[in-house]
Amino acid sequence: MTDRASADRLAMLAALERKILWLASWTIHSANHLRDNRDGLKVGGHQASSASLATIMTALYFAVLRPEDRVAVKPHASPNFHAIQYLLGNQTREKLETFRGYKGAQSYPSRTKDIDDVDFSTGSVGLGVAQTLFSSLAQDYVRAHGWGLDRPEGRMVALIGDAEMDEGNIYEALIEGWKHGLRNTWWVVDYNRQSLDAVVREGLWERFEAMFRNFGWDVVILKYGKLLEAAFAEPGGEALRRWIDSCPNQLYAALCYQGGAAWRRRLLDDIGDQGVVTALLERRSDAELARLMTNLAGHDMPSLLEAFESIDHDRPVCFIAYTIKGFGLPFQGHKDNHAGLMTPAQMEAFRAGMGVRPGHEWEKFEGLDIAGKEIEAFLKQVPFAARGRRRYRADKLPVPATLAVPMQPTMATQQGFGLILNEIARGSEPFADRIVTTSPDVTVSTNLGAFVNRRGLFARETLADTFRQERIPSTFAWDFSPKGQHVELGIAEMNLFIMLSALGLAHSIHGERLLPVGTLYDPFIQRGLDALNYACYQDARFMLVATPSGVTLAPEGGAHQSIGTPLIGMAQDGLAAFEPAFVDELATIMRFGFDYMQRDGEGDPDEETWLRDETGGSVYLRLSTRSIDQPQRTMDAALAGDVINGGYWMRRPGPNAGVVIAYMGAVAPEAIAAAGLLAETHRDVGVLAITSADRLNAGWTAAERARQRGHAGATSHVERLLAPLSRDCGLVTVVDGHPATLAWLGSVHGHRVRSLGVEHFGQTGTVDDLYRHHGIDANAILHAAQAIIGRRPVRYLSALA
Ligand SMILES: Cc1ncc(C[n+]2csc(CCOP(=O)(O)OP(=O)(O)O)c2C)c(N)n1
Ligand SMILES: [Mg+2]
Repeated sequence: MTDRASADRLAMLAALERKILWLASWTIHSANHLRDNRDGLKVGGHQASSASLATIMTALYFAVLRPEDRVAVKPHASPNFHAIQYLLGNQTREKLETFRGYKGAQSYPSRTKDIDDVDFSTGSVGLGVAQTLFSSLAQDYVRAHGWGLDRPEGRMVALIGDAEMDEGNIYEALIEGWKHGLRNTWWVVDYNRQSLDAVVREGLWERFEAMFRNFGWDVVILKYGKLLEAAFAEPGGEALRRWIDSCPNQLYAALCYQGGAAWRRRLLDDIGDQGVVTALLERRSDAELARLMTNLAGHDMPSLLEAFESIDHDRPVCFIAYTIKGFGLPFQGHKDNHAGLMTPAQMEAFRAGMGVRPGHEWEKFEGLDIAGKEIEAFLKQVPFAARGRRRYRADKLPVPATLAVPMQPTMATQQGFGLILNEIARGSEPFADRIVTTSPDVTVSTNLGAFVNRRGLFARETLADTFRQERIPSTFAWDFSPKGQHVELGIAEMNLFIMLSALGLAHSIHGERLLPVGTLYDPFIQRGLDALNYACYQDARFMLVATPSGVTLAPEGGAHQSIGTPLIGMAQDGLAAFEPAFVDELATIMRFGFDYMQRDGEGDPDEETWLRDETGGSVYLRLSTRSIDQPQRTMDAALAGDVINGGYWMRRPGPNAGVVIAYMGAVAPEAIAAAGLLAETHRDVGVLAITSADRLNAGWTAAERARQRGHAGATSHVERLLAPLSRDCGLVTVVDGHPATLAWLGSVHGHRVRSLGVEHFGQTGTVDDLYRHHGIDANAILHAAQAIIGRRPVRYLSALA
């Protein structure tokens, strides 16, 4: 670039930076104005945080990034992002005017709720950061399999708050990234040395630097801007540099807030020498001195461009960029500035300073000293936006009508899962090639072993299993290759979920459809719950297989029992939860799951179930290690439909049924046994097999809403199932999980309910011991039935444990 071109570019970027600062501030101000009038809420955490990243984001979006790059923006810098997209023509004024309001631009960039081409949602700090790392691994996976090679490789970029670096999941991700030879990942730390509450510890950057280098990253420290560098070269400059380097973060921040006169007083007190240093200071006015002292590299465009543009390798890079929180605003550097807003008077002064006339606040080129036409021309050729919207689509892969499963008379759902995947791996259906399994060190113990034996582990470099080479007998072949279809993770469930989030967005981010299947022990869903929620919020698509589960894992240990996960499955938006009892149900659900994961229709509800099945989503299967007798039956279309919709009559109740037993999952034998015993004294007892409390419940509430909106005939699956029961029939529900999971069934048509389940954990024993202990065995079911039936005694009761 010629000097002239470079100067022109710098002038343009300076104008755009100014515009971003203005538009972001005006967006926040407008939103706050609306809120204040209505309910007095303040807009928190946006203003100062956005200003902190304004220069860096201007440099990246308007000069450095390419269309194939993907970015996770620090959540509370979303006003910058929306402002940038507004300038590029991808965001509307209406959405900015209703920032944080109903259907307005989102407080934190959102893939699903914002219209302006957000790459990765952020909000829960730390998760978007790790998402970029896993997304880069997903990119490597896709390309190593020979897909999408006609598209350029993208860099996955995270803009990170320095306090965000406290989130532990970032370090878990760093380790995993190192193991997989991470590439093409840039993390830019907005080192403003301020968090929400506080000023960060001294010298944190040194720890970051050492750590990143340890994991093979390139580290670039961006501390001084060009003005400061020039001042250091003046006589007395060395003393100034030494003073800055030893200045505590708190004091630096306070002086940034106080401004030029305060800088002068302090510097003269500390290093004034009546000689060269004093002269260096005296050559500058207060305003110039303030400008010099706040010229940190994170606000210095030439330094930023130089740093970003000089990276000539694909190793991961961490940029630690010194910035000032609230830069350019009246509360810059103030420790309380996190939720800081400008007062109307400050805003007025700021507006005037920006050269923006009242009533022209949303005009794109208002107040800039470059002609609108020139700016427009520049925006048109910004590389990042050169190809318009950057999201990809990938075709749906057909899933066979049924999935084969070698049935055995007695088996567990976990075992069935392994066998079904083995059959898929053995076959040659194209969808099988897109399945990618992943697990945090529980591949073998969750029954993924057979699939992995057939399809291999993924690594960019081939690595043979030494045990196999040495001919040592082993059940598992642990060969790594670029064509492998299993990504083995270390024991970190947060990583599992973010990996699923990354693989499950491959169709949109990398243009290639993957069908990710992740396994873990059910209780450890809670370990990674926020990351699971995050993955669903981004609309990533995956199959989560959690096993073993409940107290049914019995001797495996009290610490591994899960109670609340069925409720998580019901409550988690974007995740259809199933808990089949039998393996033929599981095969039906998995077939559905592989299809459901790929759907992206409009949100219209299904007229049969009132579920929004066209939109698709992710799937959670809660499985068990308990071997139980399998029914001898044909899975016909009607039964398969019921299994997918959430339940069917295992034993249809007669017209005089006084009680019905509704069970879900591994406690099926107890429910069936209790029904058999009850049948000796009571007629017409029914057994309701529930495969998805989640889908039954969702359909019911959706149908209710539809009726309220005028669809008088809307009826859900569970309403139809329970319709034949007389008013005084009671329900006994039983599940190896929290009893509330099924307790709502009574409300569907107003039936009395006794809900059995597990409320305490920690006890070990056999399945029988624990079912008795927790009151989910056949005897407890009989007691509950007795309580409902009342007068007519139930036989075979023994005392409860
Ligand atoms: C998981 C999580 N915990 C807490 C918060 C609330 N929160 C939002 S911003 C913030 C502090 C951020 O500090 P930093 O990352 O340094 O960014 P800066 O404020 O300097 O822009 C906190 C605690 C959050 N968004 N996510
Ligand atoms: Mg900070």
